[in-house]
Amino acid sequence: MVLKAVCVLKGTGDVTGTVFFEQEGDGAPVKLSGQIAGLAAGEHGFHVHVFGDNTNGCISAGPHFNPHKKDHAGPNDVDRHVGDLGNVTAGADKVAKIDITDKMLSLNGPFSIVGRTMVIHEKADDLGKGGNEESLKTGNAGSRLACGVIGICA
Ligand SMILES: [Cu+2]
Ligand SMILES: [Zn+2]
Repeated sequence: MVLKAVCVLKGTGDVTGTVFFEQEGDGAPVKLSGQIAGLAAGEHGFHVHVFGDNTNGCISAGPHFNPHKKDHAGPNDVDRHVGDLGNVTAGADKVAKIDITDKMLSLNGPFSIVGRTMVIHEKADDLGKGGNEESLKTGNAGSRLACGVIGICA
């Protein structure tokens, strides 16, 4: 059974994006594709945050999705927040292409990301290696430029 989800990202500025999620079955890696436009060239932190709540903008999404109570880290680290996807990189055209395969995300089961929020940040995520307390929580990725709730799609 192939599971599919989609997330449309919007914010208060001109950053917009669409991210598609696909999982081939239980326990299979999740593939993310799509793009985010309107970004300054360079790296931007990209995470799943815990709540699917955008009532007060992206801030209502709460912290990174972290059901296993780990420190913030990078997507290739064993110990990380489930929501830690590291960075996406925008080119001179202000567009970041999303092409990520992640083994920790899931579209079903008790730790499903469906109904939670994707956030794209102002700054690069230091992947927990910034040497300060905030690095182990948020990666010092700065403000939330745009976000959207992950929903089931056809
Ligand atoms: Cu984030
Ligand atoms: Zn994190």
